[in-house]
Amino acid sequence: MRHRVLQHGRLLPALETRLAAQYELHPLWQEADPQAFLAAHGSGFTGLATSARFGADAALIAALPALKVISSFGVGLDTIDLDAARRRGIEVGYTPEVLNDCVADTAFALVMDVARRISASDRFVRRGDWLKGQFPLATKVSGKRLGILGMGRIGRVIARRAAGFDMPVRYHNRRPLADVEQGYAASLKELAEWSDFLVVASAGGAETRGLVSREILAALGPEGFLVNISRGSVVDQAALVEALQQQRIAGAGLDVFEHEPQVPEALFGLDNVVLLPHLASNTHETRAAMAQRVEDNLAAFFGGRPLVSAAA
Ligand code: 8YV
Repeated sequence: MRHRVLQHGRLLPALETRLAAQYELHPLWQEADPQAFLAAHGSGFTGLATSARFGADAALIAALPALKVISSFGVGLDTIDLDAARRRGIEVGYTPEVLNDCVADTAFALVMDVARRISASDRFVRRGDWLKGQFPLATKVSGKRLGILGMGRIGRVIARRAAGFDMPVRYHNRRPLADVEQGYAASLKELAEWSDFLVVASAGGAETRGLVSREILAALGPEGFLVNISRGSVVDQAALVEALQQQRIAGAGLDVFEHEPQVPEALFGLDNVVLLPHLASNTHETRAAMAQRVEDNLAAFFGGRPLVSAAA
């Protein structure tokens, strides 16, 4: 008998095909009335394949009374109700580590882009403005101070990238980390004051909501740049929009937003912000590795083995 796995939201087509070959996979996203479908058939599924984008909230978990395992495509766990899963003894798999390089690369692409104004200068050339004059000067990156909010797996890779640019690095976390050599800032405000570039690499969710507040942006100041490759929820987005409009910070490089795929239109006309469509892990190589991990976590669970990557 094949295990019944519910699929919440689209996954990579190749992953969908592979899962469908191994399990009785049902795409919930194809149901016209998902609630009615869950009420009628929810008790038939032991597995849930989802992603950091679509997650698994308490209502979905409750609608699947036989659920034993969740396998999520992504490192972020903020859309998964881990407490609800834990209470039911449901195992949760996700895809840490395999995306560290690409997310750190994207953080650095944003650092370079917003400081050196790469995207803005590309628009300048395409508009034909080069024929009329020189592009204005930008800000040097190498040797500048880089602050990291959230020195986790991805934060550490960003710190390694920074070493190649001769950038001193400090970080802020809930507490200092014994195995990290870079300096610890006791508060985010202190880190923001010190930083030329403040890179947000913390997890999303309730604990980090709004950490980068109006006060923190003020501490970063008119010469400081903000880069966010974590979650839009970590930053007070309304305060950020205002700070960019009034040039109270030098600029921002953003891969994530509060209500994706909605991006505040007030940012569209600003050249001091680089806007990416949450693409940090979107490379063929990394997406293939993430898909493999989703598959491996399910296979481990149904094979009676520990998950390859289990959410704590
Ligand atoms: C994904 C991510 O783009 O892994 C994560 O947590 O945010 C990204 O890698 C996306 O969330 C996949 O659904």
